[in-house]
Amino acid sequence: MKRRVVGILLLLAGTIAARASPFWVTWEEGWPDQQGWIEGWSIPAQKWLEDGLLFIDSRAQGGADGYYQSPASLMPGFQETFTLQWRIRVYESTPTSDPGVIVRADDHYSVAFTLDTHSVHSNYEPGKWASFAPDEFHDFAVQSTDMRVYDLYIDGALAMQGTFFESLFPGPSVAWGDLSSGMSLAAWDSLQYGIIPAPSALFCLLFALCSAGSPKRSVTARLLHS
Ligand SMILES: [Ca+2]
Repeated sequence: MKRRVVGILLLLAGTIAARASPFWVTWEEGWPDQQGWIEGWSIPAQKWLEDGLLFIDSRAQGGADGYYQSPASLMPGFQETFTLQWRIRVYESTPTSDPGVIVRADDHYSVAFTLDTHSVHSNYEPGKWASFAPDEFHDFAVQSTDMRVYDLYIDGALAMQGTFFESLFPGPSVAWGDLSSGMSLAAWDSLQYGIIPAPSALFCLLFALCSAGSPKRSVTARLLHS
């Protein structure tokens, strides 16, 4: 029985892992558009690679921007979580909220976050923001199990919870970079998105299978002793 449970667990774990699709992108191997991202801009901002960092600088000209977009199916399934993680330092942003990320789910629900030197704002939720220490890199992570509500983490700590906005723009897609006509300088260190198993998925499977197995053993024991 124990061997069968282990076998079923491994099979289910393999099934979950097969759906998991985290997509890392760093700049050690070249520009994002060389790694499958689609580049976009209105007036192109200055961009350069330096020491594994991607710098995007739109300070020289108002209206300049530069972003990258990747279409992908983003709706998590049962016991799965959508995650978008990025590491960034914002040196300047005038006015605020120029660098950022946009997530559009399969069914037009969207969430967007923009940053300045010391805070991150949810664009579709006026007045919702969280602060962080300026003048250093920070790790951000957005996670959602249903693409309706999200958790935002800064450096591993829960910093904000909110809801997706029903947008007119079609999804699915993830976009990031210098998103607007403001003027900013930011260094992007890495970015990752994808569908991953929920942290409790395997634990729940193990618990359910073990719980399902226990009564049968008890019934068998009672029959043997009756
Ligand atoms: Ca800009």
